[in-house]
Amino acid sequence: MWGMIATWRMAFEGVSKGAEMLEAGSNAGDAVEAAIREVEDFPYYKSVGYGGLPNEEMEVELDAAYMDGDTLDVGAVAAIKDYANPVSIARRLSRETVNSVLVGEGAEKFAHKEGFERKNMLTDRAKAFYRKRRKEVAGQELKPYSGHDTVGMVCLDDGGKVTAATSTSGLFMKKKGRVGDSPIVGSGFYADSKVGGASATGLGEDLMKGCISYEIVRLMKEGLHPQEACERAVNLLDAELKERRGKAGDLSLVAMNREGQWGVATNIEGFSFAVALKGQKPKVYLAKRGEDGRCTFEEASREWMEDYMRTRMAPVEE
Ligand code: SD4
Repeated sequence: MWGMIATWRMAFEGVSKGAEMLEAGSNAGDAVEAAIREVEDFPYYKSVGYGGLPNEEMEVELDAAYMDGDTLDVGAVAAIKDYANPVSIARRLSRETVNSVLVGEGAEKFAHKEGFERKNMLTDRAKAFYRKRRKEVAGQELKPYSGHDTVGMVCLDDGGKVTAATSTSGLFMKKKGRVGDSPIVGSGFYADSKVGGASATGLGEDLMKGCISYEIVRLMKEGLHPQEACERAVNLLDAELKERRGKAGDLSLVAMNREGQWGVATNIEGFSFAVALKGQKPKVYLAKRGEDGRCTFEEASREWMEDYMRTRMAPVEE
């Protein structure tokens, strides 16, 4: 059995590519890396890799991570600038026994020494979004804007290996040096080939408060189906945050176990995700949480898929 699940519609092309690789016998490490690179390279996805939205100082600082569920190796980079594929740097770092999580300049030095491709990741389109945003908030304090998305994936190969990986430009207009959940093991991602994996998107500052990806894998280890595990962990964190802090940020999770069963949970409207399984075509689904806290989903219609691409590629009106 092989399978892949990933956050957001934007992962679809990557998941499709990963699925082809898995079908052809690739391992879950190569497939998840290739799948995330596909998302990083596409300039119209404004929250991951090339074309990602910048921080307050108009710099694109990227976070990414990789975890190998066989060895529990983790590698991550945070606030890295000017490199094309942060996920590949993270995967390379996962093979180090120490110094496997690097930030900023240290991460860039490592990437340079290892010969990773340098690239100015700030596109004209991202600059236009930045200028527009500055105008909208002229005279007010710049606040991070959370309306954009991290790609987080879990991958299972035919040999039973589970991996997880993430990549993001984090919150638009974030402070320089801000690090979200995506490169933090247990929060943005977790993989254990004996159990399964999970990955998150949403407000990093809140996702981290629940170590939510680890929590989901832990619940799966106790025997819960990935759907039950996701719902239980997300609903509990959402409730705890509301009780203690009056509100909860966006929390959306995907998970897959070592049998290829999968689950999702979210506390927002409009969470989309992509799934590929052996013997089935890759699909995009839209999820929502019902009054009872259960998460339901349906396959995205063709109109929805077309509209998504149209809006992603529409000119930026400044
Ligand atoms: C972060 N979790 O940096 C990321 C952002 C994200 O949907 O996923 N937005 O906090």
